[in-house]
Amino acid sequence: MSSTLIAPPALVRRAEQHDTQAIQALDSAHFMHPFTSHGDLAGMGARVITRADNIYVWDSEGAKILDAMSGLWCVNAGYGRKELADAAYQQMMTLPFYNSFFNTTNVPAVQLATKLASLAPKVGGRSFEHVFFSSSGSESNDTNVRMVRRYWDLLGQPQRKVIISRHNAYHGSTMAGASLGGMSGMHAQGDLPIPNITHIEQPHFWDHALPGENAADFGLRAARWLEEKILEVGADKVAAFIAEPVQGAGGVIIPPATYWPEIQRIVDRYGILLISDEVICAFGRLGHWFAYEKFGYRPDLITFAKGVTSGYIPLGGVMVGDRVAKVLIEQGGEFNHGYTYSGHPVACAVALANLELMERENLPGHVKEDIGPYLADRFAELNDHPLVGAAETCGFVAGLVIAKNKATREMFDPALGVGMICRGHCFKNGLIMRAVGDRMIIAPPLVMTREQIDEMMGLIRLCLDATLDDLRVAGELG
Ligand code: PXG
Repeated sequence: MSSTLIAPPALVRRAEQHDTQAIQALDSAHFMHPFTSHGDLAGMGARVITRADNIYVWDSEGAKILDAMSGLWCVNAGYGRKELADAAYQQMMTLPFYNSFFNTTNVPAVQLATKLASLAPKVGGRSFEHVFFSSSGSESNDTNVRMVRRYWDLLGQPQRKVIISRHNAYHGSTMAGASLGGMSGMHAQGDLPIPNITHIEQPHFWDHALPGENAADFGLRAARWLEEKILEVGADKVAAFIAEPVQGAGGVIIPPATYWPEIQRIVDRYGILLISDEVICAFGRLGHWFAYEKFGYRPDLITFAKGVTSGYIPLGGVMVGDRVAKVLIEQGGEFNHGYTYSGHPVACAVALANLELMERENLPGHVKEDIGPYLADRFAELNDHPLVGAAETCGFVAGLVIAKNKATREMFDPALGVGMICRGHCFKNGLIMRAVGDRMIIAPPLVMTREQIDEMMGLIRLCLDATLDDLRVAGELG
């Protein structure tokens, strides 16, 4: 590849004019993407996203696309928020970096930890006064594993090592994150999960409810899989249970209302720690600052990332509840764990500006009182569509299952890749909607208006119709 191509002017001729093919060639030659088959990508060329504003992104060919995935479940405040850029600039000019090891701290990290503690509601006499910072959700879940083990060691129960998670959960991509997660494709590569992590089935009504079973009964039965697993492992060996309030990457799996209260009863009964992985669900996504508030359970540790900065800069962390913090602080001495960028001043300054913006615009309230219910109504209308087996929302995430027969819950042959066909139509029609198998999912920016929801729903219906046409032509609908 000619070196002149590497200089930015060769790739970006004018503000709006990109040399797509040259970018794709260099991309293919040098950039290893996450979760990507590079053989396939080389054949098609990556779509080059060049700029964004509000809920839209533009590609290098000038196409405007409605981003119903908020980047990757993170741009909660929408694109183009100048005050977040200003916060980064000012902090970089004041103190771009200093570490928080060796009894040192910095002002934005202190302010952000204080702010987060004030946003996490107290439940059942428990509060979250402490925060451990990282730079991502994966790192935060590694921190959780370290913290949970340290906690039980300090309490003289080092045999409590097992963390129970769920199949089809997503908790990140590091060794611990991928092991905690329940993605079979990830476990298949590299001898995962690591020892002392085990999984139960997910509370996925469509896949696992018995014929005739109602959602409430299914929710209780699904929660009791945790109790069965605790007894199978041995109650004195279980350290913690980790779960997403609503499974995101697994396909927006919303548990029945009976699920979380029963999980709480079980973790209380056996005294195990509860980790709420809110990397997707916190910061307004479900209409609350933190999602455990919506479901009314009492976690001991909360994983966060993504929406804390609206994705403008990497930041993650763990909200450490009193139960764990007290033991670590009062009995623990030095906790031999941390990252160079724990409490990064620029990331923390951007997070503070983002939380202030979300507070001022009342984005959690906007989701809870206005656009969340509106999306729920509009999404429910899709249940009439011949391809839609079930369509549901929770706050500002939504998922629908494309089914061959909704009464019998019969799915299309996976070899057809119906979800990918639908996703292809979305791409062509200027909509970013994700396919997880044959589930189509969205998590739009929380600044969306009702008019923009209408625009998005029009596109979703258009893409479902186009998918239906394809299936009819292929003779798949009888
Ligand atoms: N926990 C949860 C619940 C997540 O959704 C992570 C942890 C890991 O965060 P980091 O920042 O390390 O990526 C996530 C991330 C998808 C997709 O395909 C979802 C995520 C990441 C990549 C892809 O939906 N969620």
